[in-house]
Formats: sequence, C-alpha cells, structure tokens
Amino acid sequence: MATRNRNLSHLDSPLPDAGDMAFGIVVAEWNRDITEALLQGAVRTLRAAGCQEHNIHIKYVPGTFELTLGAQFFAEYTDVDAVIALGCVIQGDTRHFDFICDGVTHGINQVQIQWNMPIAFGVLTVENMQQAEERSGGRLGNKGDEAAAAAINMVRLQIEMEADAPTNIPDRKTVN
Ligand code: DLZ
Repeated sequence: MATRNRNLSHLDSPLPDAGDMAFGIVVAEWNRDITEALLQGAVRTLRAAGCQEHNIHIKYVPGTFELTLGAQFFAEYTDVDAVIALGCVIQGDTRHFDFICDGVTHGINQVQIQWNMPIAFGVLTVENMQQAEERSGGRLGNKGDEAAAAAINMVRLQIEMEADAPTNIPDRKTVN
C-alpha cells in the first residue's frame, strides 16, 4: 500500500455525474481543524460532480470511534445513497490509537455490508499533526476529496448493477 507520494485529491478517472445522488457526511469533532478541512474537500468534490446542495447532509459525532454509529444513523433514518465518514486519529502514547482505528475500520465495513450502502472511509490514521495537515489540504492533497470520490463511484456502480440485475437471480444471502 504505497501512499508516500500519492496525492489524495488526484482522481484516476473523471467522476460520474452526482446530480441525482444524495450523501450523508458524518464528521468527527476530535482534531476539528483537520476534520473541517476534510469536510471542505469532501463537499467540494461532491459539488464538482454536480451534487445538489440540498442533497448534502452533514452531521457531527464526538470522535472517530462514533463514526460507525453516525453512519448507521444515516443508513437507518435518511434516504441518502451513501455516507462519507471523516475523522482523524493521531498516534499517542497509549494503545488508544489502535483500538479506535480497529473499531472504526471494522465498524464502518460492517455497516456498509449490512445495509448494502457505500460508506467511504475518510479517516486519517497518522503519527502526528504534520502528517494530518499534509493529508487534509496540504502537499499530499485531501483525504476528504478521495473519500467523496469513492462514495460517488460506489453509488454509480450500485445504480448500474441494480439496473442490470436480472429479476430471477437466486437469493444467495445467508439467513441467520
Ligand atoms: C479518546 C480519543 C483519543 C485519545 N484520540 C482521538 C483521536 O486522535 N481522534 C479522534 O477522532 N478521537 C479520539 N478520541 C475520542 C474517541 O474517538 C471517542 O470519541 C471517545 O473515546 C468516546 O467514545
């Protein structure tokens, strides 16, 4: 996973039109200067893809650990097509960093699978503030841009695949 020189705002391909898409953005308040910069990037990218202002819904949670439940609230209580989760965890002297990173990674993945809804992982997991600044609008771009682009691309893919799905496909879901 070589990310050393990758600019997070660089797009590999043009974004699909997001004119008919709706997004929830859940933002962690810890390291607020950084997460606000991530939010600016995400919103800018959504707008650039044609997403309408009234289809961008922003909610705050206390910290990155709460992003999972914030994303689930969007899935359960709103009609957004995807969620963009934005946070910044900075390595400290204790193992708190590992627990928060593990929790949010598994949590978000679990929610997107359970709800069949894209949830973009816009969480910086860094060693220090300098690394965070470099990735939230600094020399390495903005993780918020990357997360928003991923969300748009996944909604597009879901729309395409749902439209192409035959009506008689076997139900492969496991019933617990
Ligand atoms: C407690 C904590 C610590 C130490 N560090 C961070 C951090 O770097 N980034 C972040 O987003 N949140 C941090 N938190 C807060 C937790 O995410 C969470 O909000 C609290 O543990 C309460 O559940």
